[in-house]
Amino acid sequence: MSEPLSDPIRHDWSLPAVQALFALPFMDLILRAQRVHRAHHEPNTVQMSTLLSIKTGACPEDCAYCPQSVRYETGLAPEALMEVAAVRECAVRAKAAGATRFCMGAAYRSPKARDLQVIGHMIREVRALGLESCATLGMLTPGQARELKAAGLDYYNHNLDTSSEFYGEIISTRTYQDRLDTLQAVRAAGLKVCCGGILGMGETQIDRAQLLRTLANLPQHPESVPINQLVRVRGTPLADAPNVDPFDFVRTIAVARLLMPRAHVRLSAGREAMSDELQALCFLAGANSIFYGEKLLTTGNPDVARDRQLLARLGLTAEGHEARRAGA
Ligand code: SAM
Ligand code: DTB
Ligand code: SF4
Repeated sequence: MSEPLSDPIRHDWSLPAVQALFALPFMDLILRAQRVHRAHHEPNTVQMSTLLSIKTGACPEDCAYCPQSVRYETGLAPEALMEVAAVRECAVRAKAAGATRFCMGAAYRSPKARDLQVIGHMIREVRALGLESCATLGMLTPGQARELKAAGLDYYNHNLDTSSEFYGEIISTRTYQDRLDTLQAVRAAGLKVCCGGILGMGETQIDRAQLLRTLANLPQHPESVPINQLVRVRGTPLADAPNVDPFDFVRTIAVARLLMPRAHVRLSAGREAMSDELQALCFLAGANSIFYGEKLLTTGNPDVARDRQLLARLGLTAEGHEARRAGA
């Protein structure tokens, strides 16, 4: 799609410029985001990714939002790395339900060599089904990123989660720079980048602006930008974090759309707690991707029937299934 002169792809956003977008009257911001959205994407189309936790819990990291950290009593039963055949079966079901991408998540600080070999087999099976593959396995060395690329991996998910300033309040076991280094390794290996953050951890709007600014000022924009609303899990330090103002959530989606016009912006975790109307506003603001299927990694997500109904009520079509809808 053509690139209008009014919204070139930029990598030099200043904090005041991003804050000025957040400060726009809501209607003006949404209209601008919708215009940019339509200049770069098929309108009325949503990309659908299904998640699977291939290795669950007992993670040594201390991410304050996460039910899988070994440090918090969340009642989650840890599970070892799944068998390749079992992962394939889940991918078959995800494809039959209408997903086009299958994302495998593992509760690692970073994967071990033996794990990566097995995960390589999983990636091959997923791709053989005609699905795009995505993995999120923690920090990677440049060599590990190349190994995943060689196995056929399409996307790597690694979130910055929040601003560099607020990051230390949420995670102490790794640094923001560690995250950036992995993103660079992923890019250098030729993988597509899926990178976003979480809202609702007690961050300010400046933190949200800084997160989006950091993403937009990367040498290349991520192809996929997941915007998660914190799923508050009992036992984690953020179990009682304050609600996010829904309009601020929508504003963040809109600013992500304006800063990264070509990216797929994913309305990610937290949809189970959102009304259909709020989700519709997020799509209007430029979200064009969702996690699809009853479960995220360890927590709930709207079921397939509810999502199908929502898309149908809004006249939205699953990306990759447009021809089917048109009767072709
Ligand atoms: N262990 C790997 C890592 O952290 O990079 C991969 C899996 S980790 C669960 C993937 C992402 O899920 C995190 O970066 C975070 O953004 C998101 N996440 C985890 N727990 C969440 C929660 N309770 N609510 C919203 N997002 C969450
Ligand atoms: C992302 O940004 N969100 C997903 C995915 N990437 C890996 C994970 C959400 C996890 C929500 C909490 C859970 O289900 O454990
Ligand atoms: Fe571990 Fe990832 Fe959860 Fe952090 S977000 S505790 S690294 S599984």
